[in-house]
Amino acid sequence: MPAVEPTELRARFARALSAMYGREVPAYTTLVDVAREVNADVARARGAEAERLGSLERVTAERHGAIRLGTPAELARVARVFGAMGMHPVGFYDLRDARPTPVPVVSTAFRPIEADELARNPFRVFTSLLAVQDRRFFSPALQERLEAFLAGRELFGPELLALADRAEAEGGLEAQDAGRFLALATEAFELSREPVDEAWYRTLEAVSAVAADIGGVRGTHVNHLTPRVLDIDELHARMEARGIAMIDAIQGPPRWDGPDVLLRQTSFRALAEPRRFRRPDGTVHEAALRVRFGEVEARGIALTAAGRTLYDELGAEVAAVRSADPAADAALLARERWNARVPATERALLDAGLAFFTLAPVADRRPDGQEPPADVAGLLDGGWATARPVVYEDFLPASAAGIFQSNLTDASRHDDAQHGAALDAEWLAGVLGRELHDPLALHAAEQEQSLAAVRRTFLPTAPLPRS
Ligand code: OOG
Ligand code: NI
Repeated sequence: MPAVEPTELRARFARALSAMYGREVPAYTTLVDVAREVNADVARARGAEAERLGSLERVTAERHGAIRLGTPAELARVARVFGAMGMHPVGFYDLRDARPTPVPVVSTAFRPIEADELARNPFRVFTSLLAVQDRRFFSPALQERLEAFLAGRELFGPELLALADRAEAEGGLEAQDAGRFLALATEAFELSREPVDEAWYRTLEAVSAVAADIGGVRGTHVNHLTPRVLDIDELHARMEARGIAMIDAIQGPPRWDGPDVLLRQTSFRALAEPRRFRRPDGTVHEAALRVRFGEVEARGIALTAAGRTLYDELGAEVAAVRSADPAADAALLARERWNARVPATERALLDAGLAFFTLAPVADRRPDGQEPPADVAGLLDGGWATARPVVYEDFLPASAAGIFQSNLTDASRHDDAQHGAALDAEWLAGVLGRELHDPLALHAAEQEQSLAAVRRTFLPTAPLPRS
């Protein structure tokens, strides 16, 4: 085995990016500090219960990043870099359909997919690809110019890719190569100081600030790095108290009477960062860009397909009330509906088939001649097993669009009369040249495996087929 395995590469990469981003965007460091304080306070107040959805150590170290790329070739290359660190593409998010403001990207997230890898270091990166072929945003002429511009840049060079491929094939790298790989990988996401062609940048900005951020510059960069927090409402309040303007809303499920589910996120507004621009006459000047921001998230229990349907239904109901009455308090409306319609305990969510859990055998259960039942509820009722919630490890399309939008102040231009390009999960998998994992299937498999393991424990000689 090479000295530095993918898990270690991932953990070191997450730390290196965090250090770099903290230097680039000092408000990020404030956010991390406040998140750490909130987590420590919650751990003190709630004791062991605070660690029900992950150890304090994991949660405190946990981050996700967001990056934005311009071409399928760039996406395929970044998949190799992440692959070296045990991060695999999971989920397909189409943000072009988001309303009121569509975003001209499709996205996936790279993350570890095994429970023990997630426990060691869950670093994930939300990765968006500009949909240059989508006529609702880009004319044929603009698509052509974008493609020509993007073809002329190299985000991930041959040395980085060769090291990445070797790490993936051999299960890691020797110490010196690991250091080189991490230095190159981190540098690939550093904000470039190279002057930006102002006329080109502004042309794209008129279509969408995201298009300009991706296709208007010769490098790529971290858009945000997001710490995880155990009480996001408390964090929101503390950041405001420090004078940092947060977006009004928390995306995702409301605060309600039941346990945390799925994902709740909020962000602070993009900060003005000085960037250098080159005018058509060749002179360089400095101007402020607002594209990079800070985001924070709270993770909860993963919902099943039925749970997701209910989540979407409740969201649509709240949106409908809001469109009829824009003054309505969305958070309050959502809370009332959730409290009325969603079972408010872990066990009730499990019984209703709305959320995922893993089971562990009760080691000292006394034999009573019974056979363990096949279903989760039966195993729990019979004292065979205890249940732990499965943490939601992915993203939510409406929230992701909301996070993008919350930081797009300029109106973007799009033409709904045009046909959108047919970009779907299958297309993305082809671009990646890798399996694109399905978030629900991964969580379901985790539950199934734990169920089978419990049954095996009690039937050691005759393992039953998976139910
Ligand atoms: C990505 C926005 C989505 C999230 O956490 O949902 C996102 C971006 O702004 O590039 O990061
Ligand atoms: Ni994010």
